[in-house]
Amino acid sequence: MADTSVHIQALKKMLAANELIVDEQDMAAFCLDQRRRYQGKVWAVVQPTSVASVQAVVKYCFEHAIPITPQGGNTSMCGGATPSDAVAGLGIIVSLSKLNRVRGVNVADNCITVEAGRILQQVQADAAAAGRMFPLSLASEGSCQIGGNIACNAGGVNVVRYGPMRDLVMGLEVVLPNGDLVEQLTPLHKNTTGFDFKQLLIGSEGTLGIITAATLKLFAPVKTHVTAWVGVNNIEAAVLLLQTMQQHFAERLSSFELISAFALDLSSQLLQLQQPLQAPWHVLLELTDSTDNSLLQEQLMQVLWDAEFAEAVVAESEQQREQLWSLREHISEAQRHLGASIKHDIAMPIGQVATFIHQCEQVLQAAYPQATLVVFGHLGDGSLHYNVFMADILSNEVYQYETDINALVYEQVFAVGGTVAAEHGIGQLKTQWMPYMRTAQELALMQTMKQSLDSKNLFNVGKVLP
Ligand code: FAD
Ligand code: 2HG
Ligand code: ZN
Repeated sequence: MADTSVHIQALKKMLAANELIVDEQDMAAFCLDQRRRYQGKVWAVVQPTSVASVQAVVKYCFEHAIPITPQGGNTSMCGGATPSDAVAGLGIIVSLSKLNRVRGVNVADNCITVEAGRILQQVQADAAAAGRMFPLSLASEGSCQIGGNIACNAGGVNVVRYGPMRDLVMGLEVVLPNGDLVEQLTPLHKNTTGFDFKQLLIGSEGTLGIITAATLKLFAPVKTHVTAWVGVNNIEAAVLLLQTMQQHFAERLSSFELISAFALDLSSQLLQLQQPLQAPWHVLLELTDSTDNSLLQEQLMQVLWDAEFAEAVVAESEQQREQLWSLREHISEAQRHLGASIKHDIAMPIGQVATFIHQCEQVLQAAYPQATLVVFGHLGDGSLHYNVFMADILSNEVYQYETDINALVYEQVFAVGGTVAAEHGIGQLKTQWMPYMRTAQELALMQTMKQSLDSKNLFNVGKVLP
């Protein structure tokens, strides 16, 4: 590794002691992703406590051509927050964890301004304390950060009603790769003054700058939840159920999650919880209302009955509701006990999900009879987690099959007009698939934007762009 002692001395001068980590052991957790798949190497981790510190560090790195990996809660599923081999230990991580204050709540405009390192669950609580609701909800909400959610355009379980992060951001504050600050933390609901810079940053996965703060939309708090677990025989029935729910309950349908019987086996075993019912496929759906609506549960039961969805459990208490959600939210953790998997975070038109599941399973089983599938996801917005495990292979050796299996799975995804990255992003896992998803013109345009904002190519090198 190049001699970095001069840079370390320079960073020590511009930062407080609690903003700089250079000890190998202390840096280790920042360099390893949560799947334990990507191991990066850096010579410093910076944890700025102010925007001024972020700017000072980024300016210094720009002058000295030092690569930067922005990092939030480090929960990325695709190695997005771990320095790639392309920077070969030459760069630093800028972790936003200590830039985590609430800047203010604006009740009149229904928005909150928070710094990027604030944990999602805290923002949900901040909104609740102000008598409002922030709807983004993911199983990693206890550790992921708002900046990371924005950088990945996170989705989760409430997209069917509230949209992904892209729909929830009103304004951003960003430190550009040359250290300049772009401030646009606006509560304006309308503002058609030229290009919408924030939308470019949302989903840019740390390749165009560091998000330091955001103004986020808030909503009326939910007063009524009705949560049901419905067993269905096949995907076609699940899609029909979705249509039935949308027809009867419109925007009150907040979540519509699909879970395979095997995925449920895994989470119920992990949690030692009884399964709500037995079926080949399961749907966890939730209706919400911002008024006290004592009729909603009965209406749901009637609609399920009329549409002949007889296999159903409707939560009778908050505790039961939490148990149903827990079974869903622990699938990701539970499947780790099967070993490493080849993950596919895909989305497709909802009307094509059944075709995809049938065809992909056939193709995979023919080529790899030992493959085990863990399938679940956010059917309400057409996204699926389609994870492939290989029986008897409990370690990273499974990745030797990844290129072949990805080719098989993604061919089926493309055949139904789908995408290889629904909500987790591209990171360093899926860069080679970008040319299959975006035209040459689009990729060239992305390179032009990257070049104009990050002229020295220092930000999250080896991510997103092929
Ligand atoms: P990190 O992992 O730290 O970073 C992610 C990317 O954002 C990296 O490219 C990084 O460089 C960049 N970045 C981070 N902070 C900033 C910043 N301030 N400025 C610029 N760039 C930045 N995702 C979903 O969408 N839906 C789910 O339902 C979901 N469920 C999950 C469940 C589990 C158990 C786990 C482990 C993950 C899940 N994820 C899900 C994936 C992940 O949690 C999300 O992508 C999350 O939004 C990442 O946030 P983070 O703060 O951890 O970001
Ligand atoms: C979820 O919806 C996450 O639980 C995790 O997006 C998906 O583990 C996965 O593949
Ligand atoms: Zn998900």
